Amino acid sequence: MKRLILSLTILALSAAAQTLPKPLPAPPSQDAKMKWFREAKFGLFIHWGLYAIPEGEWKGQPIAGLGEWIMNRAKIPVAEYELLAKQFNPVKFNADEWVQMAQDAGMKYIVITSKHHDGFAMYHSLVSKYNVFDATPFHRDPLKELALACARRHMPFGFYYSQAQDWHERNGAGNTWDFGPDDQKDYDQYLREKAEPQVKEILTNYGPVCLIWFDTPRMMTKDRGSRFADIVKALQPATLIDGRLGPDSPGDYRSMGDNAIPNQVVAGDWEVPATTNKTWGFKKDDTDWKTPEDMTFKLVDITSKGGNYLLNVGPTKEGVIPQAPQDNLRAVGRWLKVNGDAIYGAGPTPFGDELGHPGGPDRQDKNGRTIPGFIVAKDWRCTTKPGKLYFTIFNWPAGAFEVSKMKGKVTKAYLLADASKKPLKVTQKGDQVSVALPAAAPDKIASVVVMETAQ
Ligand code: FHN
Repeated sequence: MKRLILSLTILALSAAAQTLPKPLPAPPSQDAKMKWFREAKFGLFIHWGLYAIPEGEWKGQPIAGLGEWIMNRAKIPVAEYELLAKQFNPVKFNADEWVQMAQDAGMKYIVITSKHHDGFAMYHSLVSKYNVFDATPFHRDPLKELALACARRHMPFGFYYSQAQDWHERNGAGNTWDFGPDDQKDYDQYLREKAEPQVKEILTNYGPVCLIWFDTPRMMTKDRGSRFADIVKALQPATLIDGRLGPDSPGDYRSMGDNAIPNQVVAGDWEVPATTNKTWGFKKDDTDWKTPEDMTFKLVDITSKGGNYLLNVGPTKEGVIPQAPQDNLRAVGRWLKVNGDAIYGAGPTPFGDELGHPGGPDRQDKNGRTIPGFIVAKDWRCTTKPGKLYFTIFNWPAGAFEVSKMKGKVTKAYLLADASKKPLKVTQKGDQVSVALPAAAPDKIASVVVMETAQ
């Protein structure tokens, strides 16, 4: 009997693993819709597509710029680029390993390119044969496998979809080398016949989609944006829309520029998409990996300003996430295991002076706008939860940690790394607080002092 029950349980579990849950119902309010995102703070972005095959090199020449832009940068004709599909066979791809890596890194959502600007669908699309299932020897749907792996592990799963640029299509934006200037294209024909139906597919066949990450909204008018937003609302009302659908389509949260961390606290919901090296799609000669220290600092910094950090990896043509970012992200995950209370669900700093001050050289952004110089201070950051202040200290001071402009009374202080919450000595004079610290920081990356407060 026991045996039978055990076999039935295993059967039920494996059946559950093979089916996707149903999309979530409409959330009762915008706050309810944003809840998981505000809690999550840290997500994994994955840029994976045919561009992983050339690895940043075309006909023996290194091509400058982002790996996933190689078709555009090298002005590769569609007829030539398409041939890459015949070589795409990432036999080392293992969806569970990718999701496990994200979990080890302490990441709380995953967003993957379902179609990037090259127009190639990385899922089994019935709208266009130019997709990973029909056009490659791989003949699998890696996004279905990932959706299932995420469902098994309760990991929110979302899609990047390049709604405007599609270099494979005569009427998509961006491919001027095969198809001529964008302003002479029948852009709505492309939107209606490819982009909109594909967005319907990814919202229909992959279970609950936590968010859709639209990008580079060229030629997106209010009406065009609304058409996508309406599709999302009709098919999965709980799915968030990022901030890059269109200039007149605000989405559910703001997307900052790539790797662009604001200098100050920003109100509302927002996210910084960022790279772990300098490219999004894999490039064999880009090994300029961000260190665990740097990524941890940025995660805490962004959280203390009110945002989320969506950090990218670019898997190889074999389907493997490069080892260096895996190792570095897992180190961030180890830090989060001890110090995650300071991040997940935490709000921004009530202080602000610790973030830095104006100064240093001005710089130009990619649109030629002048960005005034700002000197980022890196000693500590503060994140908050009701009745608690989390001070993540990167530069461990000798003797005591001092804060001014404290509102309310500090009733207790302890190290987050100390499970026993042994109180640290607190001295408060008005809004000046001093907390006695042990000589050595508990963590070499950063250590968190929690202060409990009463008004
Ligand atoms: O052009 C894309 C780029 O390839 C990449 O996908 C990034 C991610 O934020 N978005 C665009 C540039 O901002």
